[in-house]
Amino acid sequence: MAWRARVLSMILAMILLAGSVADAAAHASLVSSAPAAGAVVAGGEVSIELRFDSRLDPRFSQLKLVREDGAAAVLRIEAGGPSDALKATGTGLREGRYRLHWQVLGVDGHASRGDVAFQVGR
Ligand SMILES: [Cu+2]
Repeated sequence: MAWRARVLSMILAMILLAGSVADAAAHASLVSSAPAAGAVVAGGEVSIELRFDSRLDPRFSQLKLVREDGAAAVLRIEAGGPSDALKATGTGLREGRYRLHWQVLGVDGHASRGDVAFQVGR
């Protein structure tokens, strides 16, 4: 019967929708960062730590520091840290605006990315 098929496909659509909403919530998202977004920090050497709300696969996670003139450097992620965090050190940072671009793979197998803007000042 046609109505029965319609009801079944509606139920199926609702299940799929509920599944994708739950899945979206499971992607690793940024909880806190050092430097904090908008922070002004002293230059030279800057300790970087990003915390996420889920465990990450560090093999497929990347931190990139982009200077305002567009120059970018991939940071070496420190090994042995907590599984929900990425740590690195920016060195030789002179004054100016920076964008810390992060790209991570959560343990659910999905990638997410974002940026933290901060400034190196006096
Ligand atoms: Cu996910």
